[in-house]
Amino acid sequence: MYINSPNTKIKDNYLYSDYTYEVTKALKNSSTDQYDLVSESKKYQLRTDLRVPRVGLMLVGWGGNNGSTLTAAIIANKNKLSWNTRRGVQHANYFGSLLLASTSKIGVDQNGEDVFVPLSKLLPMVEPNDLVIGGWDISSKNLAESMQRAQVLEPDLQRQVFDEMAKLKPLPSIYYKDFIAANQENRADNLIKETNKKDQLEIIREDIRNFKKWNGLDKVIVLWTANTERFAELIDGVNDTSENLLKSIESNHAEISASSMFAIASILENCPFINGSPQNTFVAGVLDLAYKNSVYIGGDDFKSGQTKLKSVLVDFLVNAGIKPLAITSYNHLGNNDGLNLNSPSQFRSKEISKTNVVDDMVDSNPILYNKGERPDHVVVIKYVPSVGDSKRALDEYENEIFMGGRKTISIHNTCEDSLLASPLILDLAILTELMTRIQVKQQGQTEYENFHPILTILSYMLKAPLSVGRPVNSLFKQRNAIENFFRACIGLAPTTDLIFDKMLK
Ligand code: NAI
Ligand code: DG6
Repeated sequence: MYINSPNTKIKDNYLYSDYTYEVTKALKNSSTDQYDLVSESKKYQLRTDLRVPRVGLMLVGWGGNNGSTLTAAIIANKNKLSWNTRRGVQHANYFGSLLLASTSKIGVDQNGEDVFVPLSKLLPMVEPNDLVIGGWDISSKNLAESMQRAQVLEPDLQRQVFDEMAKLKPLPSIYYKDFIAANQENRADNLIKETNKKDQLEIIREDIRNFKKWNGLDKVIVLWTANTERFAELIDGVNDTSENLLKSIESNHAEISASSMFAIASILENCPFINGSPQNTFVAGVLDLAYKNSVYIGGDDFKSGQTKLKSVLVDFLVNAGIKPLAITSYNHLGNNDGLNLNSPSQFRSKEISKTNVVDDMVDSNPILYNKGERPDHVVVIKYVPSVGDSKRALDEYENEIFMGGRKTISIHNTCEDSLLASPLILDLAILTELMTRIQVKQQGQTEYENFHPILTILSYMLKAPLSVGRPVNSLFKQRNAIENFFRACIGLAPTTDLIFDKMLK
């Protein structure tokens, strides 16, 4: 272990920590119209398996911009590559990864100076360079060709990783035309031959088992980074329970999406599944299956650029007592994601996930907003081929300030979309794997248990967090949840920014 914490004990490869969860209940007293505050504390013991396993990450949509960029980046990091750019020599890194490139304050040194360590060093986690990457794509291109098609990485880097990437070829996948845009059809030349869903499910499950066996892996995580699908219809008797869902697969029902098929296969193989796109992969039947099999799931839709900033800016505004009246978000991009989103029903999935992201912040401030009131929120996405992966996100925030004044903030954000999304895939995989090694026991219980199958803790990386209870979208709250959970596992109290010592005489 990197950290030696006095409040923990290590025994037989497990790290044990005692944790007290403190909650203040604020109960409205109807007769006095006051809040009665009641402190509640529950005692838990957390147990972390310190043995880091050999982990495989199977990407659905491996040959896409995210999949090929991430794979090349891992090869570059593993081989400590450097490459020439017009700005000089660039070295491989994991910038943009919360776990790998950000730090956490763990205390103060002898001189009272803050001490920071990488978040990834608070607990033993899988090294990104040790992840074994594989997966499926409906496009038959090998990963070197996919990387070239993506036009994301510098040519000198592409040249150096080309041969290794060329050896990697996605497994054939399932293609349900009706779920992704019609403009994707000419990519679909790498398909599982079987046409009924029952057989297709078996093949995907077998792919996962083989990948695990052939690579000598202890665990596999499956992550959807394939095209955004339209929403699946929610139909009673079809996808509402796990039993009905499995029956619908048997009867080859048309309304079971490809992403749900991959989620079901992963859950049945006892592998965590994460959805990086906005569609409703997790219909009620899939959620039910995850509960019944006690397999971790997480989603939806990577929170990479525009939304990440939105979940900071609106938090700041609302907490500063400033009222956002209108948020107008334009995007234009020219990669294959943009082409797919050019189609109305796929755009609709993205529109939903991009617009629901400020609700919790708005609802937290009844001084600014009446119950149920929302700022105007418009999201536009346009396909402009010539900008490629370099997405432009233009946002205007119209806000009401003191005495009816207005404050307009305008933001222009340009960058390679896939270079923002790829590190998030690593964070999602590494954090999910870690969660499979941590168990909890409430005081008085005898057995340790897994956590809830929905990994709410992944919210930081996701635009429309699949959550237990109401989603939290505020980025810093999401970050605090991760940091404080890690601290709990190593026997530390939650972070506090109360500068109490500096307030004393
Ligand atoms: P992409 O279009 O370059 O890659 C998607 C890949 O999925 C393609 O290679 C396609 O052939 C493949 N595919 C489609 N259906 C498939 C299926 N049924 N089975 C296997 N493969 C299939 O897209 P990109 O840029 O890599 O993004 C991937 C997903 O992540 C999209 O849904 C996008 O909306 C989402 N996303 C991307 C973000 C980013 O910043 N790049 C951020 C947030 C979400
Ligand atoms: C158009 O916005 C394309 C989308 O796929 C986004 O690039 C992606 O969802 C990232 O969105 P955001 O809001 O996190 O930057």
